Amino acid sequence: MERKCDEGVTSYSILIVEDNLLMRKILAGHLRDLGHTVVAVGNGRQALEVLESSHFSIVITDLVMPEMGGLELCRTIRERDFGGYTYVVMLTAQDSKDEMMRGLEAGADEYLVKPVHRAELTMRLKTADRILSLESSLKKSYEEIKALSVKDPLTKVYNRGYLDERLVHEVKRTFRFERPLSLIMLDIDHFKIINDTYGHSTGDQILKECAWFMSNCVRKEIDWVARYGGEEFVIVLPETPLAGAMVAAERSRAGLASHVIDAGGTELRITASFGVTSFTPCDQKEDLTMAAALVERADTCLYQAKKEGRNRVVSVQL
Ligand code: GH3
Ligand code: MG
Ligand code: MG
Ligand code: MG
Repeated sequence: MERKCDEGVTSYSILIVEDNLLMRKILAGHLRDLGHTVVAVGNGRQALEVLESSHFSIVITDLVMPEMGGLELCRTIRERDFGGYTYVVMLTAQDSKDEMMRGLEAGADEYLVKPVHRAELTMRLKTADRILSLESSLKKSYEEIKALSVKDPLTKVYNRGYLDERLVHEVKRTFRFERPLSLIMLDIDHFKIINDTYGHSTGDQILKECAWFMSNCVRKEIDWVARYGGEEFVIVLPETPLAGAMVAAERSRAGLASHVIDAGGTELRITASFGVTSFTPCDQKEDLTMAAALVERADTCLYQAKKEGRNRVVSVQL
């Protein structure tokens, strides 16, 4: 999709659906000359088979064909998701307003009168390119917005909303596969003093560093970190029993305590207190309140760790 043709149009994968062999060859020749990649089949049923396995941004289809005609093909493309928008051009007989109307009604984006005029084909593909480029940039923006909406803007780890939603999914998985699930909650010790002594922007920098540090202390692609509140973070460890989560928490605690943070020329050290809890279902009915129970229990352990003197890990099995 990145390559540009001579006409300044993106090079697309185009599927031709036409039962007339000569027509198919001429059209494929024109499209290849314009720099596109072409696959040609003889009817709608064959087209659907090809669309199942490969993505085509543009389909140019005849209307009347054996087994499955262009109208049914077009309606099926609109009903199903073939991985991104498919721009459909319907081939119609000369002077047939009726065919053109039926094609557009079935969901075609554009029509092209047979025999296909080369210059007209080039113009139709420019229109297709405009629509497909627009669709692709909208999709990209949507994905960027979606990715941003689950992250905490300051620390770039997941936000509280995402934690609440995803934890329920993790609990569902835990019940389905009867696998353990652990949760660590940590809170930076005496953070208020850091803010009061060095200012809020240094405080912010420390929060970022702490989030980054925690993300690097856990298994990539499996465990995940979320900002629970001001200077509190949650680490979710799927497929992990309590003993494993305690090792991870202790490693994070010790690592953070010995990590030197460069806060604009000032070298700072911080510590945090950790609460760890774990849950493994056995022959139990699915209970989604377990998500909130895990957070609550980790919070209770964290409170205990603070009470016992901070910079330590306290755990409990649920
Ligand atoms: P403890 O060891 O008991 O946890 O003491 P603490 O001082 O860390 O706890 P406390 O809850 O009293 O203070 C938390 C502080 O975190 C107060 C609040 O201003 C600060 N804080 C919360 N969110 C942010 C933030 O986004 N940026 C900065 N710089 N500070 C924040
Ligand atoms: Mg035909
Ligand atoms: Mg604190
Ligand atoms: Mg706190």
